[in-house]
Amino acid sequence: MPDNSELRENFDYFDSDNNGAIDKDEFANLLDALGADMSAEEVVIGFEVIDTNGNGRIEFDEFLNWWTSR
Ligand SMILES: [Ca+2]
Ligand SMILES: [Ca+2]
Repeated sequence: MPDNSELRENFDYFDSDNNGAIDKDEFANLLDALGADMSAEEVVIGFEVIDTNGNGRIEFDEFLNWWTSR
């Protein structure tokens, strides 16, 4: 099990409303901060790929799975 504390900090930081999940607006901010050069359309596609249970929010485990599989 890798040390995910830094990733957790980033996740919490970009979870601006502290509801325990990243929504689309928060996700766009996160990608900007990571320096990802993605169009609005790519952001939506990326969001749907990461949101594996399709509930419209990225929970930390979904974020972690995506991050570790990049
Ligand atoms: Ca949130
Ligand atoms: Ca989800």
